[in-house]
Amino acid sequence: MSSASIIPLLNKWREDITKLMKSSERVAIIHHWDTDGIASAVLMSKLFIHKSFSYHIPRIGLYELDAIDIRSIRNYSPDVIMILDYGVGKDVIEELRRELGGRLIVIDHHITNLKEDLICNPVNIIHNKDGVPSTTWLIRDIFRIERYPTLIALGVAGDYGRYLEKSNLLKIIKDMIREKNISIDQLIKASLMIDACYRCGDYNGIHHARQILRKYGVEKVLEDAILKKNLEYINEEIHEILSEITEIKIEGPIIVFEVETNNYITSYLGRELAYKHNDRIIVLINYVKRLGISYIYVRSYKYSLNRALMELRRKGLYVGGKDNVFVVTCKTKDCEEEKDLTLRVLMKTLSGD
Ligand SMILES: [Mn+2]
Repeated sequence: MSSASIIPLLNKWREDITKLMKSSERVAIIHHWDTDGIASAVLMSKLFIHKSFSYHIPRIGLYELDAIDIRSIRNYSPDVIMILDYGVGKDVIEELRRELGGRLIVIDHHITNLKEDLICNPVNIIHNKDGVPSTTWLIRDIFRIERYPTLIALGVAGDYGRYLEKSNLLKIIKDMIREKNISIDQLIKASLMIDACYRCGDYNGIHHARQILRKYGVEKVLEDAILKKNLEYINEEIHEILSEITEIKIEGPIIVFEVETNNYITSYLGRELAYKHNDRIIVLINYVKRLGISYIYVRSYKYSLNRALMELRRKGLYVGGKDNVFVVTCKTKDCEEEKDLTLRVLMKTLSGD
């Protein structure tokens, strides 16, 4: 991402955030429930070590105002609110501002429609094929951090999964974790242990993971009994599903799967399927019983999905994502209409119309 044109932007964000933080004491952080979101929250708290922080996790699986516990944030009476890696759009940010007033900082690498001061998201401004690998990476670039390399690398491992081993970032990440004597496998394992918490709906586990990471670092995450147990539990279902899942349809480069799961393992399954079918676009329709939500997960390591994402958003679907992955959320079990529309739009945007 270090293309020259973005440097003035990063500088401005750094100056603006630093200035705002100088006049703030209490900071409420709303962070994504996944590894990158957690690592980003830890990173920001370390950068501004003398401030007071409270941490808020949105309702797992949802990206909307209702997912955010406004009351608990208001009770904390923060001087500034930071939203990290959460991928929400303009309407949510505006509603949040209306509800809570005050000052808002957003740092994110998801594709959103946000463009204004203190919305630090280069993805919306500069369209780079490789995007920004993680929010921790973006924080590193904004604040020119040379410390906390393992924490920054963890965010990338969280968002890449084992695809990291094939990515062109591998060498850089390896260098970053060398000083702590951690291997790539261990880094990925740590991110899976942390992500197991949101996958099984363990909010306390998410807070716990963040505290371990903040106090002791990645090494202790790997040894943590609660996180180990969560990962074991999640792995059981993952292995069961992956051993029996078969496609329900193949259309051009698109391959479609459909499955019901107890846990929110959509992104893991989707990544595995995309990894296995890496010359295609995989579409995974996953009803998650725990959440009562159906997801249409689309990922490709070959095709850019940006246009399809934008088009589906324009057509009113609830879509979040990045260049090589997006997810349509359906708050009901049935998602036939959304499924048909997604497949149609994918075919259309691929054919280049
Ligand atoms: Mn992320």
